[in-house]
Amino acid sequence: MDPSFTLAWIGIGGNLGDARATVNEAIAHLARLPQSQLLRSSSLYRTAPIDSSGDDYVNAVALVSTSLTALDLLHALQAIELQHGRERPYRNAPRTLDLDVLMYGDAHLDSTELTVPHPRMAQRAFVLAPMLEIDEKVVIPGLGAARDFLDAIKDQPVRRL
Ligand code: A4P
Ligand code: MG
Repeated sequence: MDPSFTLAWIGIGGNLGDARATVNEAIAHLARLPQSQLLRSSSLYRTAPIDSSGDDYVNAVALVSTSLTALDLLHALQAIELQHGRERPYRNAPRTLDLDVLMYGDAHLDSTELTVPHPRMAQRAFVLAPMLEIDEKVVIPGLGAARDFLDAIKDQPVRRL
């Protein structure tokens, strides 16, 4: 692969309005990201809220190859969230659309604006199940094989749609 391109994993979720339609639209948006190619997107999953309230979520994960910097990618994702009417009344509030940078190559970044790998991803079945559907050997930088974390969270309900 072209060394100026980085593989980035993006988490997609929503639990307000027609979340299934929103997640599908978000995947279509990701296919049009500048300087990027959408390589894979997972099935959609219905998932119970974790540390959050409201209806069940619809979650998915996408894998893109991009020459955007990690911060430019985050800003592009935030623009897509806003187009879907994302509001942020409080942390972990129900949301029309949440797009997270889960991993950006093997980068470790830790600023207030962007932390990758996403600090809570290994504890969340709504992230790991769709990631493992795309690549069962995926490795979380600094942590190891994603599949090794599944057993600890097998009680979190996720159902492939
Ligand atoms: N930020 C830092 N690192 C990142 C990153 N890797 N990706 C900053 C995206 N954003 C990152 O995010 C708050 C701030 O985090 C942003 O300003 C950004 O600069 P936000 O999207 O406004 O707020 P949030 O989503 O409430 O916070 P966060 O930290 O994304 O929440 P979590 O921990 O991701 O949890 N249950 C189910 N079943 N499904 C879900 O999708 N999602 C959450 C959100 C909780 N429970 C859930 C789900
Ligand atoms: Mg978020």
